[in-house]
Amino acid sequence: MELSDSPYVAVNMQIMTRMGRKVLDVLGPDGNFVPCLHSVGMPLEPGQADVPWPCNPNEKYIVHFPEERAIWSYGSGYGGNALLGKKCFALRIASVLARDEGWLAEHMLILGVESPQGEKTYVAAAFPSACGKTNFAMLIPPTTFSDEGWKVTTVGDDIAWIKAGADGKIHAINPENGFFGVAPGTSERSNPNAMASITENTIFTNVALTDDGDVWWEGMTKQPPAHLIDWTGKDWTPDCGRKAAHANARFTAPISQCPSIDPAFEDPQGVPIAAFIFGGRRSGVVPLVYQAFNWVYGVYGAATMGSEMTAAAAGTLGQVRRDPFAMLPFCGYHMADYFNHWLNFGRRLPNPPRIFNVNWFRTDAQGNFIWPGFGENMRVLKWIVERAHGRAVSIESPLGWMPRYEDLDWRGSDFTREEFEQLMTVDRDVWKQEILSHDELFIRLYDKLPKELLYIRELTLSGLWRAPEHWALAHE
Ligand code: TSX
Ligand code: MN
Repeated sequence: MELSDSPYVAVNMQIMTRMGRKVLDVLGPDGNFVPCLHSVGMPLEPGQADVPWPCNPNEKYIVHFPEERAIWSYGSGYGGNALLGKKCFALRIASVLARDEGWLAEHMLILGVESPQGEKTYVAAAFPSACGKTNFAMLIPPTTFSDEGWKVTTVGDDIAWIKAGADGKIHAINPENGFFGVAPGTSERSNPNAMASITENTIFTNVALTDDGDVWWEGMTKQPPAHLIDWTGKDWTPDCGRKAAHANARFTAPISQCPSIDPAFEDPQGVPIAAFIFGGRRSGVVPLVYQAFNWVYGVYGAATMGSEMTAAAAGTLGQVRRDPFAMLPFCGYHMADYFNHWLNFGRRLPNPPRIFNVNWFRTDAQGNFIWPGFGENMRVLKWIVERAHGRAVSIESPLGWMPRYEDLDWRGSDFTREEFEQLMTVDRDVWKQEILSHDELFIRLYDKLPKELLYIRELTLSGLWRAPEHWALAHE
C-alpha cells in the first residue's frame, strides 16, 4: 500500500502494479501488507527558485525497515525512490522475506522459449544496468528460427519472485504489471517489441517533445528531428550540444501491450525455470557463453559478475565494477548471507536449474564488438535451452561447459569459426588476474563469506594452472 502526495506516482503505479478494488477484496479486513509512505518533500525555503521543485537535493531519505516491513521515502520523485512497489518493496523488502521464508526475490527478467515441437522452456536472467535486459526479455529470433517455429515470449523484464514447488521444480512470477524501461537506445532496431508496447496508455518521463506532439530520445531514430523541446522544456536543435532526452528517461507501459507477452504472465503458479543466465558487459576476458559445472560454480560466477563502466565522465572507462547477481543496490541484507541463501536454496532442489554465464560485449583489437548481439543471441539461447534439457553437446573448459562452433545453430548467419573462437578463448594469465580481482569483493565480505566460494576459486585456479596459455575450442 503506497500513500503518496505525487499524482505522477499514482498514475505510474496504476500501470506498474496489479492494483485497485480486486486487491482490497483479496486483502479483506485484516490482510497483510507493507505500508509505504512517499512524499516529494518541500524546497528548503518557499519560493527558492534555484531548487528544482519538487525535490530538494539536500534532503532525501529512502528508508527501508526490514524488521517492521515498512518503507518511507522523502524528497525524491525519481522512479525507484518514488514507485515504492518496485525496487524498495519487490526487491529490498522482498529479499528479506525471501531469506526468512526460503524463496528468492531477484533482479531478473523471465522469458519463455518455444521450440517448433511446442516444447516450452523458461529461463530467468540477471544483468547489471546498461546490458540490455529489457531487449533480451523481448528478443525477436532471426527469421531462420521464427520461420521454423521458434518463439520467444516475455514474462517480465526486471523482477522475479521464485519459489520451489512441491514438485521439486522452481516456479517464477513477475510481481510487476508494467515496464519501467530506459528510453534512450530503444528503437525499432534494438527492440521492436518495446516500441510496439509504448504506442498507447504510456507515460513518458524526461523525454523530448517533437513539433507534432510526439516523443523522441537519443537512439530512437538515426536522424534526429530538426527541432525539439528538450526534457527540461528548452528549444533543442541537433547542433546545440545538449542531449534532448535525459540519459535515464523512461517509458511506463502495461506488460499486456507487449506483442511477445507470454500467455502465463499472470499465472499465480508462475512458470517453471529451467536455467539461470548471468551476464555483464566485458570487453575482454569473459567468453560468449559457458555453463557452470554445478550449482555452487554457478553461484560463484553470479557472485563475481562484473560490468565495465561505459561513462567516460567518471574517468573510469573500462574499469570492472562487481555487481553480484545484479543485486548490489537491491539486496535488503548482507551480501554474503545472500550468497549463502542461494547455496542453501540449490541444496534443497533435487534437480536444480542449470546456471550459465554470457557476455555479448567482447571486442576485437580495434575495439569493435565481435558478437552481433540482439536477435542473434537466440543462437546462444537455443544452446542454453538444449543444455538445460540435457541434450546439446559441449566440452569441458577451465571455466565450465562450452559449446564448440558446431554445437550452435548458425543457419542464416555468416559468423565464422575464427570469429567464434576469438569470442570463446580463455586466456590463462588474464583469467588468473581476473580470479585475483575477485578477492577485492571477497575481502569486503570476509567474515561472512561462504567457504564454498573460496574453494571454487581454488578449483578454478587449479584448472587454469594446467590449461594451455590460450585455451581455445580449436584445441579439441
Ligand atoms: O541490448 C543489447 N543486447 C541484448 C539484446 C537482446 N545491447 C544494447 C546494450 C545497451 C542497453 C547490445 N549491444 C547487445 C545485445 O546483445 N550487443 C551490443 C553490442 C553491439 C552494438 C551494435 C552492434 C553490434 C553489437 N552492431 C551494429 O550496431 C551494427
Ligand atoms: Mn532493474
